[in-house]
Amino acid sequence: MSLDAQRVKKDFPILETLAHGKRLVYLDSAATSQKPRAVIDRMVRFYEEENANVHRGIYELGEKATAAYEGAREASARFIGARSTRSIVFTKGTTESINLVRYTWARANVHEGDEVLVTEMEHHSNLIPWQLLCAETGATLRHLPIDDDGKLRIDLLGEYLTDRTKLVGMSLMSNVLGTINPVRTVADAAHAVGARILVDAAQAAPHLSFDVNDLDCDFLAFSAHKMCGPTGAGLLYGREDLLEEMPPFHGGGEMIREVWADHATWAEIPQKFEAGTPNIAQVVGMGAAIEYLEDLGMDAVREHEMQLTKYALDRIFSIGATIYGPMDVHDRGSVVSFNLEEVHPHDMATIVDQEGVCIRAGHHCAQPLMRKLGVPATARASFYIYNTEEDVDALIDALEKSKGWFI
Ligand code: C6P
Repeated sequence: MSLDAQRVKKDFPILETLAHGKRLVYLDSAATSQKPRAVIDRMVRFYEEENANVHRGIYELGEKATAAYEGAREASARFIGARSTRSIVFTKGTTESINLVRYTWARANVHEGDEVLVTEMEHHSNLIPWQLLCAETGATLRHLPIDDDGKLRIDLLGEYLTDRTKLVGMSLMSNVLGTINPVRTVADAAHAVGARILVDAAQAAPHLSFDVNDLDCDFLAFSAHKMCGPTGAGLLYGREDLLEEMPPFHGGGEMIREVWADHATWAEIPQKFEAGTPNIAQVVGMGAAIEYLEDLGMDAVREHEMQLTKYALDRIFSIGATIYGPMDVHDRGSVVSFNLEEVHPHDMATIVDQEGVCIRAGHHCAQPLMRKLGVPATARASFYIYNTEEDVDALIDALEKSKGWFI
């Protein structure tokens, strides 16, 4: 079934508000998406009818809260094709998930003389943790280059993956270029040299249907807030055998089996990695967001975004903008980064804001990629299920105005 974005738009109360007295045109979903009524209502219902701590209360209300929380784990596992809920660790988002792997698996498995491979298009969240790890361990960080179209140089994999590589960290979809990366190809090559692969799916999970078994990844991370869910919730998928052998991340309540004065043993996975009271309502909201997306159908989401992105690329190109990343919508998602020669991206964002249009400008937490592109910053419009061609037209009209300011 195809997606009716005009109808979807009505599910998002914030899209009925105004910005500077104009219709709100929200084109910054890659930073964070808006939330549908179903997710907002689910969180309100949790607080009004089910709120208690989880995995603790031996009373009906506590059981309701635990069922809601664990229901979100089932939805999450289903969404990414994980075979067991034991593989799903709730975190507060992608950044925390990646740091979890850094502090647990990576500290135990990456040593002096080893290598960690990332790509030139990584968000700082999937770069800085590995810089810190390498500084701490004496391992070497390497970067798989991209080509002029913003695609990975897969032809160079053989050169960059060696028997010293212990971990590959790569995004499934770039938050700047929109590039969709061939994770399975890299996973096969990584496994062939005995390395593990961690996938940053922060930009992919809201837009693409994928299965962790098809990707054959060892770890995968994403955040709820970019996919119709609340802030403060996200997950780490980990292969069960890896999670089992990993030391805990945070110490505290709920992650233990038995505690003595001077030592302790750990709970089963995934609880071993969920110390303290989790962000319960947020996780429940994440479950509702997943159900909302499942109802729309991820194939319909992708089809809608491919059509809209094609329209947006054509229109943004037609006003003389430089666009970064692949131009074929089969190779990319719905983030479009661009520059207009005569206008600074920050000025662009400020001026289009006057017309009610929200876009992001800056380095998008990908400074090394900006250097590679030879620019300090770009403007970025990112489209989602509630955006229409009318929204793209509003962006173009507003951008035309911004050009006028500087000519
Ligand atoms: N990118 C953007 O505007 P957190 O903040 O932990 O939810 O997600 C971090 C993150 C990790 N990887 C990728 C590919 C991302 O795009 C992001 C978040 C936002 O592009 C905010 S900087």
